[in-house]
Amino acid sequence: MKSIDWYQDFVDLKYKPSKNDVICLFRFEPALKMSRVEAAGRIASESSAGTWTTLTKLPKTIEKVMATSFEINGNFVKVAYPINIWEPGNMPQLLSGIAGNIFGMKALENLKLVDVLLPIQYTRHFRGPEFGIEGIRRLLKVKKRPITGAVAKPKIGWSAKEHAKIAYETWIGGFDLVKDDENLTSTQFNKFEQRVKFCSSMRDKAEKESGERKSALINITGETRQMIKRAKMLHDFGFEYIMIDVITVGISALQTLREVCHDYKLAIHAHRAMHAAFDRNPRHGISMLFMAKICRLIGVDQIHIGTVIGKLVGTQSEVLDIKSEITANRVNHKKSSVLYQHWNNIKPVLPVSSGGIHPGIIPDVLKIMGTDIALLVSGGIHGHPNGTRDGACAAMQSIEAAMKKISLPEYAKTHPELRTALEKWGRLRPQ
Ligand code: CAP
Ligand code: MG
Repeated sequence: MKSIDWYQDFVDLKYKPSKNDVICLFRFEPALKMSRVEAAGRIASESSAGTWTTLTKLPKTIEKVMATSFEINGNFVKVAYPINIWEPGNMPQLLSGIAGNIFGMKALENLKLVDVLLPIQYTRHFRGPEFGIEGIRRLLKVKKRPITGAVAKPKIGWSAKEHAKIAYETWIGGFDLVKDDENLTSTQFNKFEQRVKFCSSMRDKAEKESGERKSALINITGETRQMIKRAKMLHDFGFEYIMIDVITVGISALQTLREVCHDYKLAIHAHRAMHAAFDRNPRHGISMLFMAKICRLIGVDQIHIGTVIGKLVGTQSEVLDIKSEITANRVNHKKSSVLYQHWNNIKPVLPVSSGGIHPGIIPDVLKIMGTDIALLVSGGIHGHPNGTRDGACAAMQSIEAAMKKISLPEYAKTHPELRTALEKWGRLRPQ
């Protein structure tokens, strides 16, 4: 009987990808009774030009728009996509293809989009970060040490005025940044506009008193036109940044806001709330490495990547792979789970470590992550027995100790704020 499907036409194990192909690396598990080749054909087919049956009529150019599964290695398959099927500068379209219907195919038990190699023909249509790591360090006048920030805790509940007072205490304790929590936007009890106004006058006061640059990551997350208005307001009040929950607002909104931030010369702080819904399962979903990569391409200036030893999931190798993807100019891993990537003139993104950090584990975090990061210590300063200001001070002391290679117990002998923090938390690794 003649075959009624053409999935096998999407597999060519002899295919040599061209330098302009977009190449995806998937981890896949075929469903029962499906061979690896049959499953691999379905991945390439459904994510490009194919359908479940042969067709009576095809365009003459069909071969130019078909993806090819060209390398099958155990549970991994590489798929090459011709560049001309991708609209320049349209990131949602890329996702609709390589991260679309294929996740629901009955032929696959599990499917994970692990990484994507994006050729220069694709990347050249995106801005990348406006500031990048160097630009952020220049903005904040912080040369070598980690940039420090804290989220007011509890996450929600403070009025705008109370929130700004906590921000002031955080800044005066020595931190560079205060940050909104991912679920704080504009509520009855804490309106965005009020928060911006109060925080800007507290920032002016803190800058005057400390002689240091102080800034805020105020969360504009919302409907896109609302976010544009909020970005303008932050610009008008002299803030350097916007903060967006990049996953929940969606990639299209992020692209729009990237353009707005170019006009206003605002940096973007990317919070990744919701990522674990699709990246936590190692066998199914989309990797954070890939999400961070497209955020770099679109142009966020800093993004959460995890802490390894904090309260949230993320193994050391996952976190460090993401770090190198968003900071290196060429990513040329020998690992089977990371593809080559040339970033050309696209700037590096500042990695953000956050979640469960306190002064007692800061040196351990820096040992893993290095010092070219933003360190967000929130519960770990507001929970200090003497309050936020001493908490921030203790965290700064812990960074100093780590950078001077002095042990925390030793440094605590002459730094009472650090001593008090260590008495409460020790070296606890929160869960
Ligand atoms: C940290 C945090 C961040 C997480 C996000 C929180 O607070 O504000 O949202 O770090 O996770 O609410 O948990 P704490 P990630 O410092 O008090 O833990 O950085 O992994 O994306
Ligand atoms: Mg948070």
